[in-house]
Amino acid sequence: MDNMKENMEYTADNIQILKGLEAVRKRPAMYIGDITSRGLHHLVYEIVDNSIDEAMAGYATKITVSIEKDESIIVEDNGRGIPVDIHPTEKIPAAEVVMTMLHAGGKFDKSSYKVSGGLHGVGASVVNALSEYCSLEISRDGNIYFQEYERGIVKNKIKVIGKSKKTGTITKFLADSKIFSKIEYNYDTLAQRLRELAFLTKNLKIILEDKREDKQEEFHYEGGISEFVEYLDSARKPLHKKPIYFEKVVDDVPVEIAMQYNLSYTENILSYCNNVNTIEGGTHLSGFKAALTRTLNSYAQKNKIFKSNDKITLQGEDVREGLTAIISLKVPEPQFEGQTKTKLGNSELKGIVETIVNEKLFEYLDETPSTGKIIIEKSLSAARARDAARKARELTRRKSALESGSLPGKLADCSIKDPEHCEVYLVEGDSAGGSAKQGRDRRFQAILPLKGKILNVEKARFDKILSNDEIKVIVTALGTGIGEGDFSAEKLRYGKVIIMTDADVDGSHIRTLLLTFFYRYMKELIELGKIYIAQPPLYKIKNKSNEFYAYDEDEKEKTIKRFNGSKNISIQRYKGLGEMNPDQLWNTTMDPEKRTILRVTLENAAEADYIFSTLMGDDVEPRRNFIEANAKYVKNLDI
Ligand code: 0RA
Repeated sequence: MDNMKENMEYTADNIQILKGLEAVRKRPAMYIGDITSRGLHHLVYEIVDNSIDEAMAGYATKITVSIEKDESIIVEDNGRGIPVDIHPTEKIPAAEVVMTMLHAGGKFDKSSYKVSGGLHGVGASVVNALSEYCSLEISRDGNIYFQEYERGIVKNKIKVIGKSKKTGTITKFLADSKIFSKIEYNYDTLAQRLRELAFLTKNLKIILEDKREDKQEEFHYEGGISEFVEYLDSARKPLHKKPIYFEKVVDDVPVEIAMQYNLSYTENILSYCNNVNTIEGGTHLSGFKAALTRTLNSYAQKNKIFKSNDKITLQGEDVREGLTAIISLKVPEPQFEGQTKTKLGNSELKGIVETIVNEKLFEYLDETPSTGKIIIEKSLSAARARDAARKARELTRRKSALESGSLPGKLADCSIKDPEHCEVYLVEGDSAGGSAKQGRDRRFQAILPLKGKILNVEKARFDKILSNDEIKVIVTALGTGIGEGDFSAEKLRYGKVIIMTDADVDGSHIRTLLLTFFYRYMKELIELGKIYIAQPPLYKIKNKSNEFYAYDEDEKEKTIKRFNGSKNISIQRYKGLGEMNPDQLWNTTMDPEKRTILRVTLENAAEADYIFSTLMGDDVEPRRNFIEANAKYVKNLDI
């Protein structure tokens, strides 16, 4: 009788498991966001997150991630090893519960909180369900345990396959080609996220190996988020020697903050909750900003750093100019809100962070008055510039009021006015601009030719940016306005903004300048997926009867091979868009039926800041290093 009951229960569990897996396989996007490359990389993060938890619990010190030749992934940690004893209610080994039951993580992990969490925090069972093969190897209690799965279904009972004095967990998975259309991992994408995780987790070494090309990197930062700040600022000049760092646990919430001022005008505050980059901010960020403004004002008052007749109050934007900061906290029950679920909603956090910053920052400034003075001076100069900018803006407002909101003269606008159905090309140079104007479909395509290089916004303050002619023209054409309180993505006059530059060094520079501008001043347009890069061909290859355009070296080689044997092959390398006549430009680059355009996305905010500051900043040396080391990546920067 007993036996029968057990069997029935086991069957019932099985059905439950199969139902769970079926749900995941039916609607994978619900669990991992999407089934594109992004979702694929997400599988890796899910598995790594479990090992990170084990590191944060104080057990694992090393995690190795390996991309195998066949695009399977192996994640190994030296933690305690997932428990294998029979689960009290599920009646199967705990490790099997973790791998096969949906949302098992939370239920199973009764001890404290699960601190790390991917964008979705769904756990290993989802990865298992979406893998054509998966295996688990656990070293624990002197034994090595092993189990395999196919599309989430167990192939055999957990068995002992050897002995070991060590402990740890090795998960291997091969993503399912029935689910993912392309299974190919991008080394840089994984490296960026693993580097970020290593900065965020003290005492943890993360190794990334790429067996496809014998490449390997180690991420290990004893300095934690302070070193993160220094990394982000490698191309900027610091105003004080070491980042300011403090940490404190309040109401079970550990908070860590690192901050450093630099010579630039850029505000770069990255906030994290449970290792998730809260791009949309939230209560923790509001708390930090409020406390920063308050503390610096009261510190300056108390120490009489403002001149007696200076009736100045530092505003938030003043005290954040040239500030790079990381805020990282761990919350037992985070509420992620907003469009992309990256806005932290827990209301208690504002007060918690505020209290910590008020107390610790004041303490720091009191103990380090030389740095205190430097920071206040920097903020004061920002406040003065803000004042000047306000006056300048009032002037230009009056001027543009004269022009009564008219569009720039050199914009060739389209006839359709509904943003959803039209697009604008930002084109390098007047001659290419001319071809584009003639070649376009004027019903829905607008052309804005840009003259020469636009201003490097990485090196200029807002007032200077506002007075730059090319930038003014872009802002007016787009219709969005610019700056806090003025910019609104909803006012964008076009559904797509397409950057079209020459395929040479100057062209790529102009493209980076434009992207830097959008990233720093209209980030929302990137987040909303409105910014694109046109892809003009690099070559025209002709034989007697055929003409073919090649968009990269690979395509060129293939075409030449195909044409081989035929006489009179000619290869024309397009250096500039101007070398194409209007028809060619339309056919190769602008016709929506045939063209390829790349959407600019922001995968990793920290890396984006690092790239833009290194490419466009003052320090020539790190920039050169970067371009040499990442030539391939820079080429793909805008994908
Ligand atoms: C011991 C207990 C618990 C989890 C782990 C070890 C553990 C899980 C993973 C996942 C990947 N690597 C791991 N290493 C260790 C569960 C917590 C509990 O039951 O108290």
